[in-house]
Amino acid sequence: MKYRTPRILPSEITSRDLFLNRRQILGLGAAGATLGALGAHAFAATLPAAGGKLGAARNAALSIKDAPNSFEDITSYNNYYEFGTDKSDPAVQARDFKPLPWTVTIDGEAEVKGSFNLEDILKPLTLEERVYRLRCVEAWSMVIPWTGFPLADLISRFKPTSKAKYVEFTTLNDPRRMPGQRYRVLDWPYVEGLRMDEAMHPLTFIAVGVYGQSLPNQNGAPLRLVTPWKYGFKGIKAIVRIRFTELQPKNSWQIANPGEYGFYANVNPKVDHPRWSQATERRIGGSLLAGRAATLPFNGYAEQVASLYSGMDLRRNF
Ligand SMILES: Nc1nc2c(c(=O)[nH]1)N[C@H]1C(S)=C(S)[C@@H](COP(=O)(O)O)O[C@H]1N2
Ligand SMILES: [Mo]
Repeated sequence: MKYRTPRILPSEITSRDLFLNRRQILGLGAAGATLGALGAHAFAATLPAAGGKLGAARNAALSIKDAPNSFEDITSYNNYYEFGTDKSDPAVQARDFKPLPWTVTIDGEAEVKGSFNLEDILKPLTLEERVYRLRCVEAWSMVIPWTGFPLADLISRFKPTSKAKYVEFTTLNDPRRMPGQRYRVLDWPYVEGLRMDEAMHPLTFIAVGVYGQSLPNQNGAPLRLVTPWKYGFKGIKAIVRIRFTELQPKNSWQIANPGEYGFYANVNPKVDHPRWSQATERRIGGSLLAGRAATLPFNGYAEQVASLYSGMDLRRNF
């Protein structure tokens, strides 16, 4: 499966030689490269601590019209095993987690690699708000106004090579800061993966906020993946590593239970989880939103994404 090379802004085109040269002039060497050296970007974005305001306009074309769940729902009913296995645990157990400063390491099949400060990663990106439904494999759903940026905007800057067929994401592994990691409920650290064309799809989003504020810890601060046509478990939180690979990476739930969780995890009302139906979903929230609704193929995004899987047996590739 091939993905189309993303459009690269002229400001981001810097030949590798020029790039290395500039690093030498600055006396920094190539290893500790900062992303700022990749292009001349005029503005600096900083990520405020949880609750801080993030200015971002809504991308209406890529948002659903459903009324969002309340901030209270979104931040008190969570799945985040690093901070406990009950839905109410993360809000309490992640309260004192300090996500900033944060470093993301880029490696594998890419021309530009290294460890980057989150601030440097965010600098040239334009934040926007998108309202997406989060559909969990446990058959509940929520509608969330996310603030963030398309994953493609980030990936294109690292220039993945032709060998890069997949992207693997890894969550922070630090049992001192993530108490749930002291229990072997999962094989830590949490890992996830996307096929390159999925990762480059315009719907695929990295969230750094909800409701126009920096991401609360329980929702994956400081940055997490959101793939709206897939089950919620693909939305890996607190990402510290992005690696481009030739081989399909395994994800944490697949490692824990390959009979119940696959690599693709596309929302599919016709393929039941072995222990419960996926035909309907329960809307989390107050009386206005509550109740069961029919689950839509690809979580309602079939028109945009079904073609990525043409010719694939989605009962086998679940
Ligand atoms: N690192 C990590 N990421 C994770 C999880 C987790 O346990 N650890 N749970 C996943 C699951 S199963 C779901 S449904 C979503 C929930 O996201 P939310 O709490 O922001 O609603 O996070 C996903 N990302
Ligand atoms: Mo989930």
